[in-house]
Amino acid sequence: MKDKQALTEAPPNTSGVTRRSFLKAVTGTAAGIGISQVVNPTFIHALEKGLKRHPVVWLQGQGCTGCSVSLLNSTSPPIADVLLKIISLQYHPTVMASEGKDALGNLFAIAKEYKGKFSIAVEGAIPTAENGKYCIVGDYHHKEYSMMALLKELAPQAGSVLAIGTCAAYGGIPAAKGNVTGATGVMDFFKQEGIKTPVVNIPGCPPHPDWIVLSIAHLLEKGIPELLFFGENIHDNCPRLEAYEEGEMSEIISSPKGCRMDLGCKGPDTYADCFERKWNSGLNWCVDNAICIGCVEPGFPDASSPFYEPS
Ligand code: FSX
Ligand code: SF4
Ligand code: SF4
Repeated sequence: MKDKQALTEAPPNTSGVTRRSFLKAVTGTAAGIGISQVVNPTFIHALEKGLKRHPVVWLQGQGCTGCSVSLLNSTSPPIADVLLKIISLQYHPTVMASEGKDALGNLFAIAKEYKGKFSIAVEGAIPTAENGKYCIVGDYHHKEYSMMALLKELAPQAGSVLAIGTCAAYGGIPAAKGNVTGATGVMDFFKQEGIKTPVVNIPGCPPHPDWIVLSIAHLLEKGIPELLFFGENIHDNCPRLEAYEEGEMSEIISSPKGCRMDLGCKGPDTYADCFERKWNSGLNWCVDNAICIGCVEPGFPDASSPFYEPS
């Protein structure tokens, strides 16, 4: 995605979040990855000038809320600082206190006030069958809103849309074989509807909290990011690659050694930086205790199913 977004002119950062703690979180230095590997120096420079608050509304379609839970696991800086001080989270169905027509009224008021300058974070797929009736997200002045109708109304007014998680990016689990709801990812949905608002895909089921936070940071300071975290092949960088090359295969999932290809590992078909960034604040990652199931890939989950059988 090459289009550059006109960024919000927001008040200077008064968050008290230090540049150091923010950089640490967004670059994954806690997990041992250097900033130069994921962002270029002009971006660091932009952060030095001060972070800006940016209105974000978070909409949930067909998902499991795992993407929100993953983001809430951001620890450095604490997620409260990210959501309330770095960005200005104005609407989130899981964490906001308001509900019903007050909540939707607030959402529409924000879209009007910040027209062209706010971002929409979409979590979950958009069901398009039966005119969107499989996912009703609210009622406003006796008008029922489906996720599809809400996005059709709000997306053209937004400056950018973040498709958070594989469901929002590509359809994911709701779009898997057998789906009757017409579950669709944001980019495909926009194509169908002729919506031109730029979209940033942040796949993963769920996405790593750093992927979400750093993408937002990039959006605030540098505009729409190009490929950030999904350029490297898992298998080519796996600590078990040597075992693979020597034909030493794990036979059981609890085996601390050996390549897990025979157990169904989809690392060879998957591109993400999990092997280096790791999960759970750098503690471990899927291949340590199980296998990579290719959760960031456009064909997930059908293309990597059955998970525990070799492809
Ligand atoms: Fe999908 Fe988000 Fe997977 Fe779940 O809601 S990306 S099912 S982890 O959490 O949308
Ligand atoms: Fe490749 Fe998976 Fe084996 Fe690692 S465990 S070397 S990613 S197949
Ligand atoms: Fe997804 Fe594979 Fe990364 Fe695990 S290792 S989070 S399954 S891409």
